[in-house]
Amino acid sequence: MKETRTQVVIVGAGPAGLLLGQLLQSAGVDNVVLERRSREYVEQRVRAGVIEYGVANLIDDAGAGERMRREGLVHHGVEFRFEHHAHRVALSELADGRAITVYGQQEVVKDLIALRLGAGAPLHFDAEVTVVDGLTSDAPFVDVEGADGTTRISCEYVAGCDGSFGVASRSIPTTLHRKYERTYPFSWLGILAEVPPSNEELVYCRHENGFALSSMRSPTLSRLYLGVEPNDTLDEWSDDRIWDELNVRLATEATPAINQGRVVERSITSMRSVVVAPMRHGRLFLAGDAAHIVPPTGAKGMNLALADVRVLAGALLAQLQRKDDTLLAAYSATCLERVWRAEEFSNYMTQMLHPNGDDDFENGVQLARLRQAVNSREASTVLARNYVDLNSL
Ligand code: RFL
Ligand code: PHB
Repeated sequence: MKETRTQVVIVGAGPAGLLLGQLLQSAGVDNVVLERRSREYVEQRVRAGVIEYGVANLIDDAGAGERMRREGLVHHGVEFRFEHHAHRVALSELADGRAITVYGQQEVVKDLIALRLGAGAPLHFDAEVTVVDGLTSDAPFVDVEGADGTTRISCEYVAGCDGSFGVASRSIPTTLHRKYERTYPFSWLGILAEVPPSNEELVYCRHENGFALSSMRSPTLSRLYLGVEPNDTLDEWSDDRIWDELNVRLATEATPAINQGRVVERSITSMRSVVVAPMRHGRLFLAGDAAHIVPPTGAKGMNLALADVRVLAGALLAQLQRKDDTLLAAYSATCLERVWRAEEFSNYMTQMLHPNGDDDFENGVQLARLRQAVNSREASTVLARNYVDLNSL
């Protein structure tokens, strides 16, 4: 087996791993990013689209924001539709002028990959980490399987940025961490379609038939979602059925029909909330989806992942450059406070917007929450602040 060494091994080249690599690299800390998938795969994976105000600034500060600022769509409001009427929440007005940026996660990933490869920093695709060990000693290591066999990389710290069900969190003995979990009784069917968005701002919709969301990626590319049954498969949802259902759910008197176009991507995602605590085991630190999952209704997953990395990068630099481990010691508690707030917000958004077929008491409560969210300035303000910049509050 070949052997090498670095200061920090980063498992996973999603937004979390790539941003951590960039922040450490630019501060002069050696690190290696290992990704089990190909470059093409991670650059094409369609996922998140909403970037919080403070997280967009973080991407900028890391030197990766140039294209995001040029091509990203800045939104100052968001719409809620229920009972066939539209209600706008003026995000920026309610959140001290701050706004969200609509820019695809895979574009953030492409920008970070280009930056890293341009700087000649080590980033290996098709390189799967199979073992993470030695975490409670001062000589941790990972084993990675690549095209040229197995390599053992020794390091000072391991960052587990390998997403849900990853090898990093699985290498923590189950008695030493706790997993808090909730599974929701519905999934999201998402499509990407070559058609101008039907609305200037995002639309979150609660209809008797279920949830719908109208989002976008550019002036010519729409991103739309439907809440579906948890066991539904893509075979059951032809393009015609998807468009018909989107039209039924999103219709209001003022906007009776949405723009339709060629569907270029479709997927179904289950909805879960997960928190793994603590987010540390010895010299292993978990960040992003490796430590927590939120249902996508609050648009928080990628934002949380990048906010973890901001804390982790600062803490690793303090330790590696100044031998100060206070921030590393506080890493898990610092992140978990924010993570639970995001879990609460995502849970609130999810439960308010997904009708429950049989339970009319629950449905009444959901509509009361929605009316309060759009009609009470206090409630709209809390929603706007959480939506626009939860991770910096
Ligand atoms: P990722 O992006 O999953 O990256 C983890 C990477 O680790 C690799 N990996 C390994 N590599 C080497 N060795 C191993 N053993 C490995 N095991 C795994 C994987 O291949 C992968 O490349 O995690 P990260 O970086 O923590 O980023 C998290 C985000 O991807 C996620 O939270 C968001 O996409 C969630 N999300 C949203 N977040 C937002 O902030 N705003 C949104 O609007 C939003 N919308 C969404 C979403 C997620 C969705 N889906 C599909 C789950 C909408 C949807 C539909
Ligand atoms: C998206 O554009 O993909 C998107 C937007 C808002 C969400 C989730 C996903 O809450």
